[in-house]
Amino acid sequence: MRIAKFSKGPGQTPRVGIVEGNRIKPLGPGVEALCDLLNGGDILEKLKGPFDTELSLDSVRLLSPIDHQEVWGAGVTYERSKVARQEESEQGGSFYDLVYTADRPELFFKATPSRVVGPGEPIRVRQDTKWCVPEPELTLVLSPKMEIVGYTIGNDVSARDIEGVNPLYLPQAKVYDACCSLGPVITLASAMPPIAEVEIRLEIERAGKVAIRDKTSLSRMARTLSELVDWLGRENRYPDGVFLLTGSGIVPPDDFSLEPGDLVRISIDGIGTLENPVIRGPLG
Ligand code: DO4
Ligand code: MG
Repeated sequence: MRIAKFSKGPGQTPRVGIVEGNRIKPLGPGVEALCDLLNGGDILEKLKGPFDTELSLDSVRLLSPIDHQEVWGAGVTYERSKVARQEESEQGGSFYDLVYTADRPELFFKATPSRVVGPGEPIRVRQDTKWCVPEPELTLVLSPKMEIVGYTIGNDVSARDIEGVNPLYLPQAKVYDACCSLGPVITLASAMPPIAEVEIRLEIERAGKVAIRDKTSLSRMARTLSELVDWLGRENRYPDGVFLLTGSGIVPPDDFSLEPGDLVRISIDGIGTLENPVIRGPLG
């Protein structure tokens, strides 16, 4: 089962619905927002309805499937990410090696809901970076009880040069307006293919041509999802649930940086495709 947050048009209150083929069934009273689904009670019961009139997917705009949740990221969970960070680091980056094998994973605060964009909305390159990349990541949707309710696609857009100068600049490399994209839907955990078989694919289109095409598999992740969830839940509560990006196993070549006009397309088996254009400069 796939859940989406959508709007029927400008000025309309966002709703939550179940996606079935090319139709969406809006959930009725009691489940107006994602936090209503995640907070307490049996989510599957809440998804039994009642529903409002079914709509065609073409007639609505899919939004990022978030309302009040924090967004966190896990880092250096794939060997590819570890090697890339060591290469970009001006200090040599031994801490990336250490965190890759340490018990405690790298977990960082990625975004507040206002910094997250949805399908089709622009992600942004910071104006003070020369080296910015998308990071395509399987993203966990966690309930306040830290259960993996579902999965969505996340793009942890990052300025590699800013982090490379000094890892203490990580929050500036990672957290800014339109630094993260989520969507297009949440696939319930019970509807996902076996996680180790899931593939993540990245395509970056520039001037109408595919400039970057790469893929990885969840089987390459060096940590388990439950291990990441366990660490995220230590000493922190998330009353409305939380999103966790689980790290990137795809890193574009070192001479590549996102440019305005690029189109970033991330596909994950069982979820779909998240596409965002790239802009630089102030938000409109
Ligand atoms: O240490 C930097 C962040 C790593 C990251 O975001 C990733 O591995 O995906
Ligand atoms: Mg990342």
